[in-house]
Amino acid sequence: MSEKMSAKTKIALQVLEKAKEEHIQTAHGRSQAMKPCPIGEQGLCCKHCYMGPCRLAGKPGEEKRGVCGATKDTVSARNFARAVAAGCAAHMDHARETAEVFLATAKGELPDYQIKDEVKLQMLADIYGIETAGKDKNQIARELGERVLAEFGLQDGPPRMVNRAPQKRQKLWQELGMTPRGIDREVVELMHRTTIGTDQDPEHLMHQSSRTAIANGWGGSMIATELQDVLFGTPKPRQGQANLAVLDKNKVNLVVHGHDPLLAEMVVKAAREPELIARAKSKGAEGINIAGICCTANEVLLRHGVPMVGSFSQQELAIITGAVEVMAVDVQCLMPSLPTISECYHTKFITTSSKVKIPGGIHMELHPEKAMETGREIVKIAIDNFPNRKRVYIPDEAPADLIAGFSHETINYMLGGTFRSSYRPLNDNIINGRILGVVGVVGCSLPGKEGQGVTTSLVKQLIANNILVLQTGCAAYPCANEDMLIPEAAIRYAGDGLAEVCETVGIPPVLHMGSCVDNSRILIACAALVAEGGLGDDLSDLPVAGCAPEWMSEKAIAIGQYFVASGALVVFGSKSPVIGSPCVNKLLTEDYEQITGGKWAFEPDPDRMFQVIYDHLIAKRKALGIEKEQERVLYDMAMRRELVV
Ligand code: NFS
Repeated sequence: MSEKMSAKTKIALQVLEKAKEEHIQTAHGRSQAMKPCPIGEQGLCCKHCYMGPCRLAGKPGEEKRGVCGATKDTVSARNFARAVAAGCAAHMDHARETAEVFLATAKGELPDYQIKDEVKLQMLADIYGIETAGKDKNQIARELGERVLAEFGLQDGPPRMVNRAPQKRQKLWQELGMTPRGIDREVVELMHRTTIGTDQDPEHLMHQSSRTAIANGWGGSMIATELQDVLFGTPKPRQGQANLAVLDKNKVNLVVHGHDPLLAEMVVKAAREPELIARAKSKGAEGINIAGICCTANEVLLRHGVPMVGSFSQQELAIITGAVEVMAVDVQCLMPSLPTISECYHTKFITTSSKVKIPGGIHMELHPEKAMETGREIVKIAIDNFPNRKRVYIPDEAPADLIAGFSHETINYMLGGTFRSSYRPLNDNIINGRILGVVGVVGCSLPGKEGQGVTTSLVKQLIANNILVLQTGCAAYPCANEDMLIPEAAIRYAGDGLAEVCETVGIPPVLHMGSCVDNSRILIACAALVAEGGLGDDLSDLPVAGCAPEWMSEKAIAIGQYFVASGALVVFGSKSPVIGSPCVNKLLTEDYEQITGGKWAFEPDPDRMFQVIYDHLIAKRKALGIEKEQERVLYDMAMRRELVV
């Protein structure tokens, strides 16, 4: 399906045209040229030893085994489990680095970072049982940092944040033996169990996948989110802008890209220093424009209003505008093509993490003890590169406006006010049927699907049917381009009930909550809905769901698995990655509901994605005894066209 594209969505296509004219290869073209391996696509290619690779193709039901004897069921379950392990490892390793910087900051070893949010520090100290009376913020942070860092090596946990899940959920995990023991331990065990000749039972493998994913969602990712909030501030709603048109013709453009805000925070600060602004002017620029891509963009957008150039799909296009002086990257979701494309323009491509080098890039490693110095150095390189631009094209269209920064704390405050901050109004409006349910629409963006409106079509149908949408990651970007992240979207797109609530509170019907580690904010929001009362006593009772319409990353699978293990329905916009094994597919999409109350669904079509979610929310409402007949808004093509300017 496709819908009429907004002018803002077309901007990326205009830059793609430039790429074509200049013979620059991009992921958009590569994705169209690539024919996915049909065996791998079904989850039936095994490379866990070197006797193969074994390709377990064959007719459905045909018994086919790898050289070692591995069945289709074992192979597809192991492949899925490995994706969970890899995705979790990425978030957890990010969290560890944050914890190390946090602890060193508390010890006074890193003058460029500070303990900023003392309210959240106190809240975390309470969770970790740290006595705070008579101690200053650095003392408290030091004890907290030591405790958090130790959780990565725990052998018999659970990590403390797991206690934030509803009581009933914690008990279920204990009964199932799914409570994580330590953050690193679970990933290591899952890697062990998926090596040749080890764990071969799909349900047993899925069990450890869940335990690992819980250690990520309620452990690693939550640690990253919360400690970043203490270091850089808990996000509050702020205005921002998105798309390639945020690049400024007259200013030095420096793009930060990746996932970790440790360097980006320094770059943002450095770009505001008068000497560096003066240096930019001396080179003929009007100033310095910092902009972001991927989750680093989300981190600095939520805390500083730094504009977002794009999501995963736009990273190459940013350079192809010819207007980016420096692209400075940290970790994850960095296309290997970036240095090659940079060479075709004047862009300096800089890697900054000790964990990432990309052939062709300039490596300037961030050492936290002199973080600001590195930040300044990078800004200087960008400034000095300004006069070297060639073949610049920034579309004239105005960027999309948006509001971002809906942390759990902000939602709590906005709904209940300073003195009585609470989720009560949200629970009441779910119970009285003004809001049907809450759905997280998160995850990646797919090159080649630009402008097809998969994510936006789903989100429009959700909000038109009075379903509040929470967003993180790259999925927020196409919605921003369709003006869904502004309060006016309530009048334009939302059903009457949701619109009324949004107008009363002054929020958009689509709330941008942050980066992908910030999916932990959605877990906390769900736990708050349970704690507020009236909607059952576990996450699996809530009329909620998660969806990643354009997912592509192992991290997305890791996130999906922690929501499933927490009791939610998770819908991914693709064919099932385990479709080659009907047994594993049934385990994930049906049987798992009997185990954790959550399950997977795989559905490439946005209309059917919507239907699966809608039916699920209605079923949950019925089970809670709060079903009220609502007339469903069905979207035909004419209505879709009308929605888009
Ligand atoms: Ni998530 Fe964020 Fe984007 Fe996908 Fe990549 S940036 S961590 S993986 S592509 S949302």
